Amino acid sequence: MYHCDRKFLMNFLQKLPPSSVLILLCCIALPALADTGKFMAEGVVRKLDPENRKITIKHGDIKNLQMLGMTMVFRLQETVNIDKLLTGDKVLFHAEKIDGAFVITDLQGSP
Ligand SMILES: [Cu+2]
Repeated sequence: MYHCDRKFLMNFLQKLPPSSVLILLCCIALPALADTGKFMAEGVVRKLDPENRKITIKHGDIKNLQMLGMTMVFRLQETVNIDKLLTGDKVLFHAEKIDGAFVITDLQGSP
């Protein structure tokens, strides 16, 4: 039963040396932290369509989407501001597949 398992786990943790408990916690916490690190893809702006909240980008590999480099249209999430962007600008962006569409959720200029 769940309650018993939990008791067992607490006993188990208490018998371990503190250092190994720390290592154990890191093993649990690190993947969770790594998960929040967003992959930022590189790209060059090819076309801006602010009225339709769309942008065409020639992008490099997008690891989180298992996508190789290509030129394609993305939707822009409401929070993404493209007012200062110009065609030809280099950008770093994070894209996700939302409801079957590729949506940029974060975008920043790249030096
Ligand atoms: Cu693509």
